[in-house]
Amino acid sequence: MKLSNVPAALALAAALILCAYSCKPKNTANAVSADAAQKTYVPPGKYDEFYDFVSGGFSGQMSVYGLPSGRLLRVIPVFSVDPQAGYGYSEETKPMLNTSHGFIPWDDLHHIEASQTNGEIDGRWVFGNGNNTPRIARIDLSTYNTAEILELPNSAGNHSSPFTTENTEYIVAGTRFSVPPDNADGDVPIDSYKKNFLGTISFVSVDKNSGNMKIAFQLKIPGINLDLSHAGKGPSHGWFFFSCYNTEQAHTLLEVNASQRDKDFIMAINWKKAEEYLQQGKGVKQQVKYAHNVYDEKTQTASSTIETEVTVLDVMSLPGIAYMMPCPKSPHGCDVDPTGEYIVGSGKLAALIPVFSFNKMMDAINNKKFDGTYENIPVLKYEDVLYGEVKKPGLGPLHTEFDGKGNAYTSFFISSEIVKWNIKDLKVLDRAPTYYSIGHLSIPGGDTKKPNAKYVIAYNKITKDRYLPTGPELAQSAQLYDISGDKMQLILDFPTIGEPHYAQAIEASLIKDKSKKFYDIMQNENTYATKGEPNAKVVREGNKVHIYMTAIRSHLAPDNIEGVQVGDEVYFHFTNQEQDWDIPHGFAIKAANTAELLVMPGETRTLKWIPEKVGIYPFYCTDFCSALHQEMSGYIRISPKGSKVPLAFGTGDKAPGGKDTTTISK
Ligand code: K7E
Ligand code: CUA
Repeated sequence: MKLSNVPAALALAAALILCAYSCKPKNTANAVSADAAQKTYVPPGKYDEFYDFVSGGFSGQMSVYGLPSGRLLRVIPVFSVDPQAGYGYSEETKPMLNTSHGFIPWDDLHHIEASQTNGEIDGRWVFGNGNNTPRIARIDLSTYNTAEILELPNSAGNHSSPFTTENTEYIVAGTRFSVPPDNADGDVPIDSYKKNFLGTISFVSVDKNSGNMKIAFQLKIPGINLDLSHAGKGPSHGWFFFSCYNTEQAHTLLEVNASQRDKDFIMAINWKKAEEYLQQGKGVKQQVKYAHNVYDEKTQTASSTIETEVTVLDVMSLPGIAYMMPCPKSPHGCDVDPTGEYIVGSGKLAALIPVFSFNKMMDAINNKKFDGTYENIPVLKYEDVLYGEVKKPGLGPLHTEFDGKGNAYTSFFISSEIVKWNIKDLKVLDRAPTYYSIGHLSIPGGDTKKPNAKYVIAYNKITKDRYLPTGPELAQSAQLYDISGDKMQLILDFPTIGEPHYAQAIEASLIKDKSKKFYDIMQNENTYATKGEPNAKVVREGNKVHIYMTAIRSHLAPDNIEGVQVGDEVYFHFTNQEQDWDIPHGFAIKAANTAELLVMPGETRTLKWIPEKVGIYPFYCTDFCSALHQEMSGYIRISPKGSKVPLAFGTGDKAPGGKDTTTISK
């Protein structure tokens, strides 16, 4: 890099930081329109119109809100252990968080994508990305369980992920960080970046019926940073578009060193062409290791398999897969409009929004009008692929969503606003302040062929002075705007869990009726299920003690257990016998160094415990399930190692020592 650029770039960065705090919109209090309460009021007992699936960012989870009320309905554990549900703590769910690096109890979930059929949300699944230790999760929208987690090899910083093609043929994931591939010697100097570091795009196929994910192939790309992506649709179906930054290939002080070039790129990937090469056997099989974790609904148990091979296609040596469209200044969002013709790149440091034309791109490619190459990939001319620019839209454009009526809505981080503009004439139509520093925004179906343009939701990074203070940390927030008219109208403000990035709002009518109410206990194929209280038992196998426990309002069986010793491996296999909606039972035992179990009706969950001290340990149900919930408890007696106390267990008359002889004095 040229040294003279350093002060200039640093000054720009400083100006942006200053602006983030000083360019706040004024008149916060006046911004809410008078009829807001009416528009967001969902009377007690009434349902919301939309489910909003919101990424939790550094919480690693996904939360579900109702819209327009903003009511929090659920937090779905995805990449992080969750003590509330026992996710990642129970023996059944631990394998979900296994990776080729072992058990990893946390990740950073940024983007949520809904499965699509014919370019429309079909309500089957939502997907989320693990940014840190690259993984993709699939969540089942009938159980709200994380059904599958697939690790991605040759990857670091799984950020431009998980975006879907229009029939969920593939969930696609690009790397934010380039690194040496997994099968190369990674012990190289960091300053050998240009020589040794590569990026990867994974095409993960999704089985139409089961939803099961599989890495179909990976593309080897130059060592740059992919930020975001979206699939083509309609005429551009078969293509995928990625925003690229750090095309400078810097490896230190990226703030400056990756902001040198006037233009970075939108990388256009012809994945149909990649499929052809794959069929012709042009893929190279590479030995790698990655975990594939699947939750089996029948056994209610997750398994983790370490896979060992991927097929890699090199876009730098296989012509026709990749093309570069110059895009100003470190683009972040990369969004495709509902018609599939317009591709919007949002340069974080750019003062305009370029809109690219798919048709013009195809013409340039077909006429081989290239402006040299970047790492052997043809570069197109900006003017040749540009449809036009939105001039002076705001500061710091990040993401764009569409209303399906010819308009686009772009979030501006620095100027804290949403700007509505027309796709055809590129004129700004409206702007609405956000409080503050909006990142993503979403319109229900806003990245599909068929948006439902009732609302746009802003996901804000900073909420300083918006809520009662809660120490140094304040909740991030979402803001709901009515966009049914010409002007955006702020109607609601609600705090979120973790840091929200992308979200998907889905019409409730699409999914609510298939929401599962309980699990049929007769279909429960968990190895340790206990069907019916008479089958409750305790079995010793060497130093392992299996407790087959049943729960039904309002007792546990067995609730008295003796003959267990210090150092035994004790497994509480807890089966909830209820067959009714919304009656979970919980399980916790004193001194267990894990979380509780929360067990749904008809389900089995296992808590492992190795008692370390002699004594009597109470256990109890943690979920207030009935008037006699506090009675739903029991005791286990832990004797010294080698003790002669016989194994005995039971409830009531069958308790060790027989009937409870307590009498009431009259
Ligand atoms: Cu938050 Cu999509 Cu990770 Cu933009 S990214 S804000
Ligand atoms: Cu079961 Cu409380």
